[in-house]
Amino acid sequence: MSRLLVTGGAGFIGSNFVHYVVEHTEYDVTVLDKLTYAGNEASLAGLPPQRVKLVVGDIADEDLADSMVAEADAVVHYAAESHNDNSLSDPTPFLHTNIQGTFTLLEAARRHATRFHHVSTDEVYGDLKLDDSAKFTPETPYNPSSPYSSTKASSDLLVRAWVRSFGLEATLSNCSNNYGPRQHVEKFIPRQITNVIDGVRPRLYGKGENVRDWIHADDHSSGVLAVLERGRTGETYLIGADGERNNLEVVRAILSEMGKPADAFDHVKDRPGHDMRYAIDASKLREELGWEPGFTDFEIGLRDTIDWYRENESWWRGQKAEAEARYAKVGH
Ligand code: NAD
Ligand code: TDX
Repeated sequence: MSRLLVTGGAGFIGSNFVHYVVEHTEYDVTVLDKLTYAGNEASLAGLPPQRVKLVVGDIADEDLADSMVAEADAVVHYAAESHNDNSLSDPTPFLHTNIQGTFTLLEAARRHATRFHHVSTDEVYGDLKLDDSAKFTPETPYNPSSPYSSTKASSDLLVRAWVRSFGLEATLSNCSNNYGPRQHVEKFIPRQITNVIDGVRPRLYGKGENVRDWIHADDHSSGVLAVLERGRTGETYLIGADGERNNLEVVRAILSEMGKPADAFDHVKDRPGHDMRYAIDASKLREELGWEPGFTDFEIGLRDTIDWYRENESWWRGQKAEAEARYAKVGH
């Protein structure tokens, strides 16, 4: 294995993976990315051009997908429409990219017998109760809540079927909420950091009791690499770093780190169908593949992330007004 095709590699987690691969492995990378509103060529800036190439295009373009998969030793599939709130306003692109796009790549991988790793989310399992200590495991039944998570669940099921029916050499990983550099400002943590930088109060959906299991994007990358290199065909590995926090705690941590009073935020309208709690049991990844997260202190990772947004305003400034205009339309 020497050349990886990374779909969605100009997005948040995909670009962090490409940076991680360049730093920690010998692989060369071709990124296939449509550069939607969420993709940013600047996220690949500074990488060695002899090792990283960007091709702009749609994963659902059959001819393009076929020719790019033909040249790769393995596909690492990140490309997706990724934001729950957008999927509530217009599910259409979610079906196109997450379902049709994944199908198109799977067919190309089948034709060329190419190793395939599918990147997915813990949201396919639905949500957990606040007063329950249960966590998601690879055996948890699928029960997605939103157009986003139901299209990701659909894509997971396609991958599993291509393994069983066609013998495709594929693995899956389902990860919890990521934070870190280069995340679009529509997402919770960067939205609040950039609001504070702009002198705007952070906005908490509902009471802020909802729990997310935060993991640094670098730890997601090392988990994906472990599964790509050592995972068993057809298996699902859950990636999470025991980072459960409710949204109120996260907003307070951001305010404290940025020198603002603990109550300098507003409660806004809740998200329809808002999942209450996600939590990952990553023991299969830890025990079978020997994976360990590097960021075990959320507050330190959060501080690094705040510093990154402070130092890279030119990266996010162009997205901010449009993202806030979308929120204003739906009362968030
Ligand atoms: P993102 O929205 O930041 O990036 C998605 C990228 O995919 C963008 O660069 C975009 O241009 C590209 N893209 C979209 N449609 C495309 C198409 N049709 N063809 C080619 N490229 C296309 O998303 P992200 O947060 O980096 O998520 C990446 C993957 O990780 C997704 O599959 C997501 O479901 C999964 N995931 C995300 C999280 C999280 O916390 N953000 C957690 C677990 C899993
Ligand atoms: O302004 C906000 N205020 C707020 O309270 C925003 C944008 C969000 N929230 C809440 C909603 C969620 O409970 O914060 C939490 C996190 O929200 P998002 O960043 O939108 O993430 P989430 O919906 O949990 O989904 C994320 O994690 C799983 C990613 O966007 C998905 O791609 C991934 O699959």
